[in-house]
Amino acid sequence: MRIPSSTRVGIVGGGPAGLLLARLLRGAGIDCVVLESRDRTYVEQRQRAGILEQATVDVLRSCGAAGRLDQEGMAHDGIELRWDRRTHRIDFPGLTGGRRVRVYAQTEVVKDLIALNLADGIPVAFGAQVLAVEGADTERPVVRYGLDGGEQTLTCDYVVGCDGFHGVTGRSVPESVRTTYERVYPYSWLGVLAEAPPSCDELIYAHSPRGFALHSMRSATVSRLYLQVPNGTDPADWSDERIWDELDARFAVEGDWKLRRGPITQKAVLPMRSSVTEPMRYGAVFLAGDAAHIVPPTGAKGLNLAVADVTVLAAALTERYAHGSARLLDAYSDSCLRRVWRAEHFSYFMTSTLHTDPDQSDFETRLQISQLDRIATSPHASAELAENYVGPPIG
Ligand code: RFL
Ligand code: PHB
Repeated sequence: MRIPSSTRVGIVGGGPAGLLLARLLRGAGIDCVVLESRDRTYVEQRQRAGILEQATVDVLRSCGAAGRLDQEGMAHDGIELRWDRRTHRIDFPGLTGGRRVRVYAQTEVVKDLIALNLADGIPVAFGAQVLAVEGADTERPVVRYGLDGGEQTLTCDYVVGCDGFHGVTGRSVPESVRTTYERVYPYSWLGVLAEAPPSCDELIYAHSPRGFALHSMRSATVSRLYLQVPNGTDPADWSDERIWDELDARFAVEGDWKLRRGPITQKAVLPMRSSVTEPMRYGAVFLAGDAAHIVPPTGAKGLNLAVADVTVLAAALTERYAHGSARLLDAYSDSCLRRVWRAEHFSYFMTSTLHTDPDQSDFETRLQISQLDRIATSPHASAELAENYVGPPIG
């Protein structure tokens, strides 16, 4: 594919944020180019999120990217919380006026968007490693990138950094005008993919004295499971048997509930972090998705926030090109940050309520149990959790 040397919107990063932004801009007739450092197979196989909010599904539908999602995505009307060998179900539609979420893997969202974008002739360059974004405070910022052993440039009206937490676009914003708020957690997740049918129709979030555990799924035959582990854990230290035994111990409830076991096909350790960089815009450079903010995955918000950011940005760029008005572009950072901070709080709340800090006192454990009891007995407390989990409408 020929990559032009200039375009209206240069998109750095071809994860869900960059790929969806390209699709929304194309729908509005705005030219763009996506530069992605990795190859297509790598991007399509990277195991990550699984939960799509209703608003995320609506955006994917609106741009014709929900064909397979509507066929294969699993509607989920609730989650189960477990603690103290007890269980409590949160009923989303009943607590939120009919809203629910869907389980559809990020890998599948990415595959669908790549196929559609390439079929529509949107330039998506794989193996294009962006080295720097220059002239953020000028009218024609330039993206410098390496491709096939050579160095190229892309001149744009606007550059959007969708290049994730370790991306380079954020560095084009001078340190003096950006502030990063951050929290690193004293534990990680060991995430595994198993060829085993889900052990329950819904996700299970378990608090236990041994640490947190999460039961999720990818299909009728594949389970996705997570265990809280110490930072610095080597996945090689966890045999399949050790993983299943630990999951059984953490999910234990009164009665004889057991997980369905099967071969483990992938194992990875994921650090947990909360981070927000403000503002999300500097001159002609915008940041979206993980490039601007990170949440610990306990709230299932990261992918949904990335989708919300680029939906707001696509509407703003559309107004700019259709009517010449920069009003929505000027409002972009503030309007995204309101949603971002709500999701940050919820993700922090879910994480700190369900995990066991290595230095945690018995007093703090009793507070966690009290909070979980409150959710189970108060319709207000469970509605608060349900509303945050299903997420607000975008805009
Ligand atoms: P991504 O997906 O990291 O994509 C960034 C892309 O930019 C590329 N890139 C570059 N390209 C060119 N030049 C450079 N210099 C570049 N530097 C980087 C990268 O190769 C990559 O392709 O960010 P994006 O698009 O903002 O999407 C964010 C989501 O991926 C992330 O928030 C979610 O996966 C978070 N997350 C979850 N979110 C949910 O909404 N629901 C969930 O259930 C959920 N579960 C999870 C998660 C994240 C997890 N991890 C990995 C911590 C579960 C896990 C385990
Ligand atoms: C997942 O299915 O990967 C998943 C689901 C819910 C979370 C995090 C990850 O909170």
